[in-house]
Amino acid sequence: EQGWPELHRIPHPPRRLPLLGDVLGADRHRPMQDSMRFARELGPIFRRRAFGKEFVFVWGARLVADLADDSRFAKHVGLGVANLRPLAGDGLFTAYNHEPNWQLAHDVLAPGFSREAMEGYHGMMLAVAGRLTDHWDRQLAAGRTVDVPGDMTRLTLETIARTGFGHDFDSFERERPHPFVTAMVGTLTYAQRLNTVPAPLAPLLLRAAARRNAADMAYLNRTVDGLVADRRRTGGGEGDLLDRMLATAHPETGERLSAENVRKQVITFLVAGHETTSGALSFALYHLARHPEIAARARAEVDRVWGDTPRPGYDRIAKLRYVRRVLDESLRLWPTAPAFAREARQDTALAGEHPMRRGAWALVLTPMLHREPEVWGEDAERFDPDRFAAAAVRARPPHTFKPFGTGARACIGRQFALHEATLVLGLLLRRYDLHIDPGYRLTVSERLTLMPEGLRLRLERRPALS
Ligand code: MNH
Repeated sequence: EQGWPELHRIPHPPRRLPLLGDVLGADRHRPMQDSMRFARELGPIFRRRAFGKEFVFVWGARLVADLADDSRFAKHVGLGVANLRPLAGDGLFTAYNHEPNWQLAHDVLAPGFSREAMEGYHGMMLAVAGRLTDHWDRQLAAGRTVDVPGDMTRLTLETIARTGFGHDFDSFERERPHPFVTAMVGTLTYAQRLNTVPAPLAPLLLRAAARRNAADMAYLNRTVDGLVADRRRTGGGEGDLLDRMLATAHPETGERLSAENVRKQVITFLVAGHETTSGALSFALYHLARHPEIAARARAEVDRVWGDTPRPGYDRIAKLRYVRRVLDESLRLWPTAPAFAREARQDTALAGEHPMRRGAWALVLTPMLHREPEVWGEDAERFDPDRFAAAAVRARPPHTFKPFGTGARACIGRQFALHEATLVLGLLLRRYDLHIDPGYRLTVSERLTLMPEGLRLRLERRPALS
């Protein structure tokens, strides 16, 4: 029963195999979309068995709202997140709730995401966005389409590296992704794959992949160690994230992050700080290209709010209310970190119905919560940014939109990501008309995070504003 005394009452797929449980017939490479299929068949709470263990999935709005109660539930480090522990250890994202380094790092790094800090990053974000538009201008001049996920990853990696660590990966000067990105994608893919084999057999079944993963992790560690060594030698990041990690003592205890923990935090921020934002931007551009009338409305807003100022100031970004809705609506349909896990902090009953013992946990399937018909209507699959108009948001129950997770362990980089993505969408809409190949069918690839696969757009330069 694994902490769920009445597990038998939770629906499961009809065909279950002795060892493999419910995994057979599943798409190993798209576990989240596979679970979405089960969700549609089985309802708001269901379970899947794999290798003799039961996993409970939840997406009904009432159940998720209950799991968001921080007095009874907390983050659970499991599945994909737990599989990243060898890489990210007790870094912010992968730390267990009880590990002292979580609170320490949270307190030391939170000021790095304050409004003042964000204002400081704004100019650097603009500069990186300028490198993207230079690159796109060159592609356009050469008569080429643009590789959306590839270029959004270049953009977001450079942004977090520059603002957080004073570092430059030269992503726009490279034909191929930076080896950091290749290694990161390798480790994320490997962490996802570990969920598809019984743990004791992983070393055997995934031998070649495990060896590659070890090499990827070694590369990521080397990169980060080099970056930290540079900073220790040269000093002076003017209060960026790395300075905070190296130099800031806890305001009350005076404690600092250890060298080993700094390494984990740098990796965590370089990965968490770009991969999901890249996906969010890529999906938003997909929807904008698919819905020219929505793009036109967003573009009109940018023209109105920004005029022809070449460098919109910090305050101009949050004024793009409709562009922000486009982003929210993209994150509704394809939340690029598509699940988070919650565990019971005490014996309790989920929504008063499903008894859970302390430590029992469930995975929240965000893409399905975001399609819950009782909340989003029967047309939940339709892309409609007006769902995020202020009145519509007020009319919805709380905890029904959770792309950044929930509670004390929710995303620390939320404002950072939203500022960066809104800024970039504004700049791109103002500069280009976006055209999609009408034959393109959206396929979503998974490596713990989601990405629109193979998305390319044809650009057309808009006349410069007078
Ligand atoms: Mn982010 C946690 C989604 C951008 C750094 N992030 C989370 C969680 C989700 C999430 C969901 C909670 C996971 C869980 O409960 O297990 N994050 C996103 C999305 C975007 C994003 C969808 C972009 C869009 N995240 C960013 C950016 C940064 C960042 C940008 C850094 C600059 N996120 C984090 C960190 C955590 C986190 C660090 C862990 C926070 C904690 O546990 O204290």
